[in-house]
Amino acid sequence: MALKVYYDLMSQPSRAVYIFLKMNNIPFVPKPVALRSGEHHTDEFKKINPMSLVPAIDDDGFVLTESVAILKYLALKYNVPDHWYPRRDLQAQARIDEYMNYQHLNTRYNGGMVFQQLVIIPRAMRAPVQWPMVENAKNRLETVIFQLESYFLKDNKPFLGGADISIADLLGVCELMQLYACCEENIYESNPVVKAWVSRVQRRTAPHFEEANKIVNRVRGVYSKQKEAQQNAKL
Ligand SMILES: N[C@@H](CCC(=O)N[C@@H](CS)C(=O)NCC(=O)O)C(=O)O
Repeated sequence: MALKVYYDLMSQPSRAVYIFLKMNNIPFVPKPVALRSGEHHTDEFKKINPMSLVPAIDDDGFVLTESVAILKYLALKYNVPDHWYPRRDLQAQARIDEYMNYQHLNTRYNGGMVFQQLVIIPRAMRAPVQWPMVENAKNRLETVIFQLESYFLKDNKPFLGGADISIADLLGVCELMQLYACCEENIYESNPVVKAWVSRVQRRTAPHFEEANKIVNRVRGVYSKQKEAQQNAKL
């Protein structure tokens, strides 16, 4: 039976899984779950993930949630090129795990907070933006960008794990790209090392990166119109 993948390309970890599958020609049955229509809260999807989150996979009855676990499982199961998640070089593997453990409470937590506050909360909940929360998350993201440059990408490392791309790069860049939806200038753009890394990952994963990220550009358009309308209403 085929691998089924539950995802919404609006979701950063879903995009990382999707790009990985496409890059490695892994056949799968797409099972899109539209978050904006609440499809993740249906009884049908809760049978797959009772926590109502995407991404998730069903590999012939083996159901797995959590993007990091999914990416590691797929990399090992499908025997993809070793640079994605090295099997034998334990230190190279640990370097990739290191970023993936870091990212949940740093890149993702703070980037997700900015996106939630600026895009999701005003639209879905019709609640006002909590600007102090946005400012705090943006400040913490500045620290994340500094740590990406000074620790994870130090010594001119082209990718987070070293010489070639890994699942950690997909997760990291997908989180940062989400901010395009709601920030005129993305927070990493003033940092040349991080900016060059993001472009490198985009080039290395073309054309799948662009395809998966089209939705972010669409949300950017909607968000900027919404912001313009709010500003005009204030005049
Ligand atoms: N730690 C999980 C996070 C999954 C997650 O938060 N997914 C979000 C989309 S990015 C979601 O499904 N949100 C639905 C909701 O919060 O209602 C992972 O890495 O897979």
